[in-house]
Amino acid sequence: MQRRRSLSSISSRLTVLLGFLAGVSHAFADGPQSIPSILAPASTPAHEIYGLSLFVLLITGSIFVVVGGLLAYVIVKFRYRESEGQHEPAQVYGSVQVELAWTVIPILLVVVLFLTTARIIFAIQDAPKPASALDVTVVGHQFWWEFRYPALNIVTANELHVPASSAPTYLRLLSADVDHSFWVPQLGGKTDLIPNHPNEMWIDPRQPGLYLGQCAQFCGVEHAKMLLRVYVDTPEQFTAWVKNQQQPAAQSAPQDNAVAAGRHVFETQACVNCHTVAGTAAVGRFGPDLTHLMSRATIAAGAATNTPENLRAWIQEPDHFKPGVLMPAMQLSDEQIDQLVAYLTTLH
Ligand code: HEC
Ligand SMILES: [Cu+2]
Repeated sequence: MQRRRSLSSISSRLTVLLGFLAGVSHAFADGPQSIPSILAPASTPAHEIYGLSLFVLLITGSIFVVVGGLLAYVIVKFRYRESEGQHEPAQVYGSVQVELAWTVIPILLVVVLFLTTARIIFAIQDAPKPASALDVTVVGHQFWWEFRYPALNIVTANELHVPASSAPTYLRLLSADVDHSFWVPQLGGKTDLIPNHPNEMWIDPRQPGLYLGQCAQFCGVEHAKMLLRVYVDTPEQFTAWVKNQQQPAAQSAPQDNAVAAGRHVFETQACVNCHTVAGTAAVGRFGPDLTHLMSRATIAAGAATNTPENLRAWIQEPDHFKPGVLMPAMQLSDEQIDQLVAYLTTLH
């Protein structure tokens, strides 16, 4: 009885696992969306790293098969047999050939692995930067990403937009506080954002879509909720996005009372010390730029979708989505929060 129950629970777990695997492979089949997989590279550096990882897997896999195979063969072939009695097998001490072989072959393999890895690292790092490259400065903050496009005069947060084209995007990686690491597995390797030590990396995705990533260096309590979204836009989408981001913040019609009241709350509370809304008195730099807040699909570095309900819950109690977040709960009245949300949702 006991046994039957455990068997059925195992089989139900297997079903769940198989369902999960089917979901995973289905998500791969869908293209770039949904799963940040190193197995579906979509940009030159990611392709090169993927090729290298297959090569390393081939070599180490062959070693595993040869060593495991020999071991299995020996265990079976020379197992204890009743008929052969108790005598010890022949003892062999020191064989120059065998010892040379198992010293030299691993050394050669390590040299080959080292050289191929070094070649890929340098090929990626030393790739000449074309004049048409797009420059983006990425600043890691506890626990969100700031993206600045110096040539385009754009500042945004958490959702990076790049054009799908032959021109690569060069990311200059900085940090405002502690170490972070920029990692979008389908687009490139991990590169750390280190205070006072700018790093650089580049990506050149050709297929439009959404690519997900994650801060890959523990940076504090909310590190796990420091997600990254990279939108690879068609050239037309990108131009439209740039045009919208370059506008100053939307101005509401003066007769819209709730919005005007919300703006007043925003500008008279500490919000302005930490947030920028271009074209207003709010010029804080500690938190994300809110000028085009509503052009983003998520808030709080992917911790919640960007809906009026979530904005409300966020302002009321940021810890609700991200315990330990560096935005304080401001103890505002329900009415003030409603007004703030009315204002924020005009910022397209
Ligand atoms: C002490 C600085 C500080 C103050 C004051 C502050 N915020 Fe924030 N705010 C932050 C930080 C930091 C984040 C990013 C949190 C994260 O994602 O980890 C943030 C995130 C946000 C976001 C989400 C933005 C996005 O794109 O993810 C909104 C909306 C927001 N704040 C609105 C407000 C409003 C409204 C007020 C005033 C009532 C306010 N904040 C006051 C620091 C602050
Ligand atoms: Cu981080």
